[in-house]
Amino acid sequence: MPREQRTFCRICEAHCGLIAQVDGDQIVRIRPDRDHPVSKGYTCLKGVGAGEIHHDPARVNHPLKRVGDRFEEVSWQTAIDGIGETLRRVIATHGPRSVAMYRGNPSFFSFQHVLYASAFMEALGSPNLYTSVSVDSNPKFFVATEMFGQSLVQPVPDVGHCELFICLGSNPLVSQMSIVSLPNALGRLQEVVSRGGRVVTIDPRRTETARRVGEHLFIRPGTDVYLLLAMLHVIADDGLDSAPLGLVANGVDEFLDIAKPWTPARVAPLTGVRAETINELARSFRDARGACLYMSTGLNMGPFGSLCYWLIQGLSLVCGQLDRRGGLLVPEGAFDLVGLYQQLETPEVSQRKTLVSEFPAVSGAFPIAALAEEIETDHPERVRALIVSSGNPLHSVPGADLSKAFDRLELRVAIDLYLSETAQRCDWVLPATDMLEHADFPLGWMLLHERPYAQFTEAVVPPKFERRDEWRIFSDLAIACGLPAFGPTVCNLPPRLNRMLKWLPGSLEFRPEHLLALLLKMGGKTSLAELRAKPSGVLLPPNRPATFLGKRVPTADGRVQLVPPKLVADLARAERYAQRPRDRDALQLIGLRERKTHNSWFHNHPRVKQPSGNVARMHPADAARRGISDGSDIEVCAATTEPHRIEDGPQPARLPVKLTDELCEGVIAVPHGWGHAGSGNQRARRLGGANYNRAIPGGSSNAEPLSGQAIIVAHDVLVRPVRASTEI
Ligand SMILES: Nc1nc2c(c(=O)[nH]1)N[C@H]1C(S)=C(S)[C@@H](COP(=O)(O)OP(=O)(O)OC[C@H]3O[C@@H](n4cnc5c(=O)[nH]c(N)nc54)[C@H](O)[C@@H]3O)O[C@H]1N2
Ligand SMILES: Nc1nc2c(c(=O)[nH]1)N[C@H]1C(S)=C(S)[C@@H](COP(=O)(O)OP(=O)(O)OC[C@H]3O[C@@H](n4cnc5c(=O)[nH]c(N)nc54)[C@H](O)[C@@H]3O)O[C@H]1N2
Ligand code: SF4
Ligand SMILES: [Mo]
Repeated sequence: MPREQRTFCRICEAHCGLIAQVDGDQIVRIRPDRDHPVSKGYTCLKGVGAGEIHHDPARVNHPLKRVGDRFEEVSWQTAIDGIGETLRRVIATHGPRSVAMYRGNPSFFSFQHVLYASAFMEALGSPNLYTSVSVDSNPKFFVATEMFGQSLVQPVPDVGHCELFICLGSNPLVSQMSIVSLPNALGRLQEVVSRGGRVVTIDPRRTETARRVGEHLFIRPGTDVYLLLAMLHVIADDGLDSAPLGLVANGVDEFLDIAKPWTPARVAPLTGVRAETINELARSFRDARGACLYMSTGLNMGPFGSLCYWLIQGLSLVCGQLDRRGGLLVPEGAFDLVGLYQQLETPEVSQRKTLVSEFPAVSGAFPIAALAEEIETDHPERVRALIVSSGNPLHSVPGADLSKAFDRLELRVAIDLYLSETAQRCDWVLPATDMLEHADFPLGWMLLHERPYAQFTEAVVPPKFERRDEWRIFSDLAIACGLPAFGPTVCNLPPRLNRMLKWLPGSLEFRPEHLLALLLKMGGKTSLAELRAKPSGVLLPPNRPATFLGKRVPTADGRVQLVPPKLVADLARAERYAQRPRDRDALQLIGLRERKTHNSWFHNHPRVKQPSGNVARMHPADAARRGISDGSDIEVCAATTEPHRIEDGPQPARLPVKLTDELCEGVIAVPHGWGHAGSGNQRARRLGGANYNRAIPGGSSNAEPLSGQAIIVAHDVLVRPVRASTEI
């Protein structure tokens, strides 16, 4: 008899409610949960297709050990003992810092994964944690620390009440946005317009979102920083009563002064946005009764992610749109995660730096752009062992240097669902459970809810084959490394308790759910028992205006820091960039996400069929100048002026092109995540396509200097037609 179970999707930030129909341990069907208090029946194809990932015969189902150039199935005991032995040897000889971990995007959607992976690294005593946030949104966490005193303080747009929503570098219809949890993002933006408000998309591409809602303005890639400076110029020039702001923020007058050189007239030719439009936009933003300035990866991944995010928060504050109904609000969460995190982020943790380029840790993690040089350096504590958990850095990180450095490692472990490009080159591959196989609670995301709620899901089905939860894998690895305790974090208790409980009869153990129950009890807003009784989730009190400024800002003096010195100093780089010489033949490269796929891994999904792989988009005028016709093949390569050896440098990406005026002239857009020649999954390999991360430069010299975010968009590239071999 089939049964039904409510659960939620953990592929993107929307966390849509789902109902799984299950027969025995088979997922029969997954459909949207209309009773979910926030997603209300919204889902996309990926969420309802999660059953096919669960049953996919291409999954990794047993621990694998590399033997020569192939993998052999081994028992869990063999794998844990083998990895533990090498880890112990590396640590004994070279110290704990020589062990590094990269935690990729899916880990952030599983609270047990995040907590236990961090606890494992703390227990080892290694600061060498890298995450996908540094190819995604590091500037937001860096700036939050500088301005608000804590990386987790992320003001969220109050879309439900705003009059004006300005969207920079995001495509909500396709992506559901980032660093905000807002299911059915397009529908919610359409409501803004239906109630008489305005939505303005600013993007070098007329996106799927821009075609469906509001107004659209083209902007040249990498130049949003000038647009934001010019908006600040207009606000400052019009005059503003800064006295009340002085009660809640430091440096108001200095902040208003920074944009003096950036008049709309000067910025217009840089950005491609007309001066009158900039004037109008700035004043509409200031005067609206509730306006949101929102930026996402199009800016995070550009050359000035941190400056842009600083300007967005600063503009919102001086225009009275921060901590205001319809503006940006700071969620409180089901319990005080910010306070808890602050206790963990001791001075020792926040002062950690990488060895070579001395990048600081942002939100407890180093930038992945620096990992290759941390492996290649001659420093005695260089990285020698790497654990990659739910990440595919050899595919998702720009440049070729990490791929080269990978060969120098003495131990490479992947914890994954598939034989990704990265897993395929590891010594050990450990099979993880998928989202239908473990219990969950959207822990970090509760600070990003536009409409706060809480939901807990049990595992929908037991793990198939020998797949294991990450929390269990890290607990077992800790024990195999002979660690006396599991680190000075909130996870200190569980494995120690588990080891004690092993001596007791029965299957008693302290699981991640027990920890969650304690945390929810501490918050007092809901309990695990209530969430178990209401599996579609429960609403929590809405985000409240006038509760943050002067009240909850976790800086030393309780005020927002409007002119952090590092950010002010970086303005000089923006000045230089505006005057940089450019190759006149170059186009600027931007990314593109597609509805049916997700980063580099959803190409494994049996329903993704696109035999020609990814297709670039170019403006017809740019194509004509290069002799490129619609549907033909092109070659894209960085127009780098830096000398590089051919094997380390950018390699051209070859792919077909579609000509369209949805792009502004001078720009080429290429979908990311494609090109799986190095994958161990036959289906993904056959899909074709090109990974443009190989065509752009990488490494620490290509990271945004403040946050260490890898620069992925706005690179200058040369594009030329690929002639059929008979024509050459
Ligand atoms: N050129 C270019 N590069 C980009 C981007 C871009 O726009 N353009 N986007 C960047 C962004 S925003 C991000 S977030 C990164 C993502 O970069 P990564 O996080 O490094 O890579 P993903 O492609 O998300 O791969 C995730 C891996 O985790 C596995 N996986 C999925 N679910 C689970 C699970 O539950 N447990 C375990 N253990 N494994 C799991 C998948 O099989 C896959 O191998 O890529 C970045 N790279
Ligand atoms: N279907 C699907 N959904 C996803 C993902 C996926 O791969 N597929 N990935 C998920 C992940 S990991 C993330 S982080 C989020 C990201 O969510 P978003 O940040 O919304 O990501 P994108 O859809 O890539 O939108 C980025 C936009 O920035 C524009 N852009 C590029 N350069 C510039 C610039 O210099 N200035 C301006 N103003 N715009 C620019 C691009 O044209 C693009 O429209 O999406 C998540 N959701
Ligand atoms: S939008 Fe799609 S992928 Fe994202 S949470 Fe909802 S169902 Fe999952
Ligand atoms: Mo991302």
